[in-house]
Amino acid sequence: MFSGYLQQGIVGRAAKNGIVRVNLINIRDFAKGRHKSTDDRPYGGGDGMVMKPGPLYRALQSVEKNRGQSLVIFLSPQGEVFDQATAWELSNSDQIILVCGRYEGVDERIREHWLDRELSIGDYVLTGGELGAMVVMDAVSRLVPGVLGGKRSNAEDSFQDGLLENPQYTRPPVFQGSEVPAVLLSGDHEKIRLWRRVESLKRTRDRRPDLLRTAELTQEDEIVLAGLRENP
Ligand code: 4HQ
Repeated sequence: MFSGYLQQGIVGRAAKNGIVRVNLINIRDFAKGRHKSTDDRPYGGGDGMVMKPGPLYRALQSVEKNRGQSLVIFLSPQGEVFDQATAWELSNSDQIILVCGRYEGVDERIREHWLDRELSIGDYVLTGGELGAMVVMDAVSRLVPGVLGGKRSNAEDSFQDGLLENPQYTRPPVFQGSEVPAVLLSGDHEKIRLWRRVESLKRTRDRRPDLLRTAELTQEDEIVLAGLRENP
């Protein structure tokens, strides 16, 4: 599941160049017995299967620990919801161990003693933690210095100051009869800056008003928002 992702794109290149290091471990390699099973029936009965503690424990023990701090994260819908602030926080770690569960979950004793943190990528149910792990890898890696190679500024991306991005345009100036806003062609940088900020604020108010409560708003933003309330 990870190989396609790691062979392509920005994080794949960063891994190839050693800016981030990715080590994949297959829990099944640590299973015992003829069937190499990593799951078993839940005590007390019920549907579904639970990941056996043994193989998971041995897999975790096998991880070469980096010097510095190393964080064991379990992907699960029961975790705190992963967001950009968490991505920034994790981008300062020396090592992140992302544990991908299958089946209904892990034996609670592993959760209690070996997992530092539980993260959810959103309120829906996946068939396994792998896609969640790739989401976390992707969002965290792009914040590691050198990964984006200065091609894009982090500061301009959505969520960096807690607001959604303003609309974007590129050539041609007229496409199927629809024009690029004149201000963007005006060359007036101050006017353009203000237009972008107003569009960002409008878009956030319309689509994600919840973000306005935690966004970093300037006095100018507050004035714009007050104006929008009177004259939407
Ligand atoms: N699962 N965010 C159940 C998720 C999930 C999510 C991963 C399904 C763990 C055991 N992971 N397995 N949402 O739904 O991260």
